[in-house]
Amino acid sequence: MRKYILSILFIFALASLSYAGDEIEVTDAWVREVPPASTVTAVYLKIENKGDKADKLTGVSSAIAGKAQIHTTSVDDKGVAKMEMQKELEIPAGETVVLEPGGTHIMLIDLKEPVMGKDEIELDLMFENAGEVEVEAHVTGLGDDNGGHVHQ
Ligand SMILES: [Cu+2]
Repeated sequence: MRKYILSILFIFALASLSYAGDEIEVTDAWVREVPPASTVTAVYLKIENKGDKADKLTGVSSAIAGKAQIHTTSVDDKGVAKMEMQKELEIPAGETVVLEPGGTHIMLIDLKEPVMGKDEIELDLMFENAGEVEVEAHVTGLGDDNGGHVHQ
């Protein structure tokens, strides 16, 4: 009986894995190259929901960062860009949500190792329905605009 239940669970686990690959696709992921002394950086990417059900990005983690947060950027009435942490990010059915400089991004905080000198880093994105999606983000872009990064 116990074996039977375990194999059922295993089949469900397999089913949810293939589901993840089908519904949510993450592309164009890159991470901003920052000087080795910097303890934070930002990741940008595109999330396409190919399914017919809305999904949510509920968490992010990376082995190189103490924590990772979803941030949105807004500009106040003095023209100062500020970031706000979001608990989750809605990915509507059939749509692509773009995380880009000056807008929504993933913040890697308490970097344990510098991103400079790496070609890419790995991230785990957790979705409410699609589950875990592994992403490789290219390291690029030291010296271009800083994406309006003002951390409070
Ligand atoms: Cu941020």
